[in-house]
Amino acid sequence: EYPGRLNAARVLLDDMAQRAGDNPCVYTGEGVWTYRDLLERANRIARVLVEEMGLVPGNRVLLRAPNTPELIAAWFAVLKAGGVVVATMPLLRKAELVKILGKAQVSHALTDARLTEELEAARAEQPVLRNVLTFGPGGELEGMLQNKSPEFETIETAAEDVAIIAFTSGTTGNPKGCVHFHRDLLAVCDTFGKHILNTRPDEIFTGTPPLAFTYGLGGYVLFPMRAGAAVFPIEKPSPDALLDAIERRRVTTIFTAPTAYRGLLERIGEADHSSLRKCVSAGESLPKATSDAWFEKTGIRIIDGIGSTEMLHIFISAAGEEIRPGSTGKPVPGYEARVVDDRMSPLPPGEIGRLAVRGPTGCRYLDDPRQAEYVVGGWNITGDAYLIDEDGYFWFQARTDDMIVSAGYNISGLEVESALLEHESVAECAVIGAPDELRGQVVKAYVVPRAGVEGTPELAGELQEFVKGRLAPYKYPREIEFTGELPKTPTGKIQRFKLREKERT
Ligand code: 3SK
Repeated sequence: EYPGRLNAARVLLDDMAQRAGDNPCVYTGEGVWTYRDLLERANRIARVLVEEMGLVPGNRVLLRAPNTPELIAAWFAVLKAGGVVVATMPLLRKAELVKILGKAQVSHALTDARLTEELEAARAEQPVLRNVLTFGPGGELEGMLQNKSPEFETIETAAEDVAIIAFTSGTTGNPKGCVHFHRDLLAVCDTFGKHILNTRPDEIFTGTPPLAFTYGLGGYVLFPMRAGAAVFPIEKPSPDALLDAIERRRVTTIFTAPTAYRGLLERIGEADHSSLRKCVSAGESLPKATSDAWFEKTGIRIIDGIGSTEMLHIFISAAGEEIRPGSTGKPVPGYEARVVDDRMSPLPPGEIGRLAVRGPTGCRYLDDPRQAEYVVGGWNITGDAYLIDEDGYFWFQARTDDMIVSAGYNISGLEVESALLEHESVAECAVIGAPDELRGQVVKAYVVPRAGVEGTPELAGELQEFVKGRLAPYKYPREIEFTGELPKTPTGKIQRFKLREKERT
C-alpha cells in the first residue's frame, strides 16, 4: 500500500538524505558522495532540465551513459522534475535508438558526451527529440550546474504516474517499452529487496549489468537507496573490474550474471573477498555447478533469481538456508507463480509448462499488441518453461520463445539476421543461440553466401564487424557457419529449431 501522491525519488533520495544525509551513497573513482551530495547534484540537474531545457512533467527523457555516478544523479533528477526516465544501453546504435525515440516519444535526452554520435544520427531521423544535453567528461552540463541552486522541490506525482519506460528487445527485434509507475519502483524494494536481500545501511552494492537493464537499476539504485546503503558503479564492467571492486572498494553485494561468476572462479579464491556478503545472479539460469563452485571458493551461496523487464525485477528467488542450488527458488513474498499448460491450467509437480506470475508489478507494454500475449487472464507469461517440485521449488527448463540469452543479455536473433542481410555477400541467414560454457549461449549465425561468394574466415570477420557497426556490439554473432542452404518447411519458413538441435548434438 502506497499513498496516492508518491514520487519514488522523494522516498529514495530526499527522505533518505533527510534521515541519513552524511551516509556514503555513491562511491566515485576518487571519493564518495553522501546522500546529501547526491541530492544536491540531482537537484541542480533537475533545475537545468526545467529551467534550461523546458522539461514539463510527463516528458520522456532518454538517458545514455555507462554506469557512472553522474548517470545515477541524472536518473534521480528526471524523476524529481516529474519526467519519465527512458534509460538506454550505452552501446545502442542509431537504428536501435530511432525505434526507441519514436516509440516512447522521447523529447529530451541527457547523454554522456562520449556517446553523442549515434544519438545525433538518430535524432536526424526522429525529430521528436527536441533537446539534447551532454554530460560526463567534456560535457555541457557540468558548467551549467555551477550557478544552479542545490535546492529543488520534487514534483508531486501520483503513485500511478509513469516513472520509467524500460526497453527490452522482442524476439523480432522490434523493441518493447515496459511502463512502470512510481509505486512499482518501491514495490520491488519491498518484495525482493526486503524479503530476499534484506539490505543493511552498511552495504556497498556493485555489479555488471547496465543501469538501463532493470536488473542493474535494482542493484545500483532501488535496493541500496531504499535501505540507506551505498553503491559503487563500475563504468567498464569486466571480471577484472569486479574483482578490483571486491578487493579495493570492499563491496559487500554484487549483482551480475552466471557468466561473470564463472569468469571469476579461477581468481576469487586467491583474492581478498572478505568484504563480500551477498552475490546475486539473474539474466540467465544459474547452473548448480556454477553455484557449487562459487560456494566452494567463497563460502557464499549465490542468490539466484528470475525477473523480467516486464515485471521490473526478480519475482522468484531464495536466500540463505532456503537456497537449493540449481533451482531458481520460490515466489518472492508478494508474488504468486505457477506452471501452466497451453490453456492456462496449473500443472502438477514435476510437469513442465509455461511460467505464469502475478504480483504488485506487471507487464504494461507501451502501445503494443504483444501485451495480449504476455498478460493472459491477469497472469504474466514470461516466455520461460519451468517445473515445480514437490517442495514448491521452481526449476528452469528452457526459454519458450526464440530469444537468445548470452551472458545475461537478451538478444533477438531476428534483429541480428536483419543486420546480416544488409551485407551484400549474404543471401540468407538464420541466427540462433548456441550452447556455450562461459556465456550460457553465444549468438551463432548460419549464413548462405550469395552466388559466387566464398564463405571464408575473412568474410566471417567482415560480417562480424558489419553487425557491430549496426547493432550494439554485444549482439554480434561470435560464431558464423557458412552453409549451402538452411533447413526450411515446405512453405519456405526457416526451421531454426533444427539448427538449435544440431548445436545440442
Ligand atoms: O533476466 C532477469 O532475470 C531479470 C532480472 C531482473 C530484472 C530484469 C530481468 C530481465
